[in-house]
Amino acid sequence: MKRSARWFFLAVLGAAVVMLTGSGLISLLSDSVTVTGNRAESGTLGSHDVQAAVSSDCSTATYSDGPIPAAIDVVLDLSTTEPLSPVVICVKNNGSVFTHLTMHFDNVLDVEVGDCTPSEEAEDTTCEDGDAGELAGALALLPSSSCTTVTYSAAIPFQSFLDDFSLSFFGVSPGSTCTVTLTPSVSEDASNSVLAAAQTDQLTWDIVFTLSDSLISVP
Ligand SMILES: [Ca+2]
Ligand SMILES: [Ca+2]
Repeated sequence: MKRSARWFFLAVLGAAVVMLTGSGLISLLSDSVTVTGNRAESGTLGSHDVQAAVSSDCSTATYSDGPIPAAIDVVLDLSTTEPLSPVVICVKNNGSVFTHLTMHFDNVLDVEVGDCTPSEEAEDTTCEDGDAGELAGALALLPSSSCTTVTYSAAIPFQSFLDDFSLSFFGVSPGSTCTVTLTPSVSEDASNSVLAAAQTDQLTWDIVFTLSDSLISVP
């Protein structure tokens, strides 16, 4: 092929490529595949259902939606800080989602019952029957739970549970139970005057267990 003829041939070939590109046949240089049938389906938010039982064996306990009778019913010997018998409360996640367990106290009532003793009157200016009691300042509780690896080294003064204080445990899977053990004692932080004022008083409260999506639950 002569030089001029070769240039003419290349020019025609180039024009052919331009025409092919313009017609879309350049797709021959790429490839694709399609994945069909993609879908997303919404379920529900899941149910939250907490149940409890007062039992020493959470695997055989009969659970209830509550309210359930008092777990703690003790008479405190104010002269010693020796722990009393522990109380076991079983909490069950009867719902369908993984949630966090928290505990707080509610309906706290601290009142005088009967007549004050002479040593109580010396420290207590609200000594009439039905007046404000001071036992919350003398009681402490040592918590432990199968749902947390946190170990409490000392009992928590009852008053710490007041003022919207919540104790948070780890999460509980659906169908699982959590053993919460509370050991009452006289608080080692209570002064002699607080102990004297706490005589002949009666402290009652509710223990509220909550399963919620967030770790921290504000009562
Ligand atoms: Ca009082
Ligand atoms: Ca008192």
